[in-house]
Amino acid sequence: MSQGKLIVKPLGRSVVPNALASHFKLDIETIDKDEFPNFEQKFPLNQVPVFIGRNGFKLTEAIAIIVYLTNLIEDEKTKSVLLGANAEEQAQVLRQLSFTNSELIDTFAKFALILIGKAPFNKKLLDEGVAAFQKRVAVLEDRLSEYTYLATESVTVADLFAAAFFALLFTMVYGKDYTDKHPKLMRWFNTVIAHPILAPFINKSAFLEKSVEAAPPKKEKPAKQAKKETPAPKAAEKPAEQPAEQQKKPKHPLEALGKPTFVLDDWKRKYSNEDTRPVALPWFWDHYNPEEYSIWKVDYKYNDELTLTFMSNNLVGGFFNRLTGSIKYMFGCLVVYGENNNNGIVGAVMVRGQDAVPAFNVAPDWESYEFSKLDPTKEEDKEFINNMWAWDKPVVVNGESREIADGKVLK
Ligand SMILES: N[C@@H](CCC(=O)N[C@@H](CS)C(=O)NCC(=O)O)C(=O)O
Repeated sequence: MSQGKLIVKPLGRSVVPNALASHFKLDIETIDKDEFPNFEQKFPLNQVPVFIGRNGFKLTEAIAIIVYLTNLIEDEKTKSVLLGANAEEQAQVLRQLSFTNSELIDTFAKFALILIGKAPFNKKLLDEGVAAFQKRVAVLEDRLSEYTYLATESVTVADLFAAAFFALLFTMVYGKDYTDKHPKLMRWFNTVIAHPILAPFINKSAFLEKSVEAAPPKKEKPAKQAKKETPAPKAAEKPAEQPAEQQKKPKHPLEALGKPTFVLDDWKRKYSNEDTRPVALPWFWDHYNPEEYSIWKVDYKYNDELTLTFMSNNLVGGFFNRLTGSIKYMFGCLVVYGENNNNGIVGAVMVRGQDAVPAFNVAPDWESYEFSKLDPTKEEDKEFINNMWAWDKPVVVNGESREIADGKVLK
């Protein structure tokens, strides 16, 4: 008989309980919250993680579960390293677990939801939230300027818990522009996420390149709104640092294909500024040259691992950020269809030339996607491209019609 059941989601406060059970091969059954019958009736706050042991022993609260699971580890030495070896160390571990669970996560939740558009846009609340969060990060950095780890001289569960939280932060809101400014934090973070307990649970390829920028809340038609707000940049409007960088960089392989007659920036502007169905798409098909550009159906390979739709959309955002080096040769949309814990990513992307690889392989995670060439002379394929780019109808996946929850334009 197993020692109990651990009910989790594959992110947030569940990561460390999950990682401990897995790494130490604890005799515990891990169950996704959505697979657990009547979860909310049994746990009215509807929150994970939850541990259900033998003889009616139950735990909620991540900190309690982490400490309990660590105490199930047989090796006493490992246990005392992870939880602290004496009363002072144990108190410091609890202190840092608590700091992450309330000070960091709660402060973060308030402003992050605004940033990702899941809470009403309010500049004052956002600014206050960011400032409050930064104050707390500064407290951690203060500690890390003198010590390698948060609570003791070794990696404890407090480090694992905090690093798992920062991994969420770097997947949801903050990118390289933030991490570059926090070298002490990042030195610690990179060490802790490489720890064998945590490493298998961290997906570095999902970390954002650029931080999410504050934007007014989405209106009725998110796709069109987003398009109108950010007209396609003209070459001259590209960020100032680019020309100098470009001179140093070797030429993109697609440069060798020469100048096409179909001017991508013209199309991007049309798409951004005109109504998609009545104006932009007819313009596109009038001007499209299949010898210069190919169009690909793009499918995410690991839809089964996706959880919340906004996380899937962040994944797309991260992928698009990593495609920046090829953006001159590409245009397309990827959408997230379905709902939380049952969603997928699909889309259509046009690239210069007849091969998808040279355009996509600038992104380290390009192999997480499958590319199948579309043939716009076939009505079915043309319709698929129109639907992906107009993004206004449900998408048919395996014969099933699925609502589009979110999406992003690559332009
Ligand atoms: N105080 C609780 C908070 C738990 C909590 O907020 N869990 C979040 C995930 S980190 C949750 O379950 N949210 C609802 C959901 O994911 O369905 C703890 O420390 O465990």
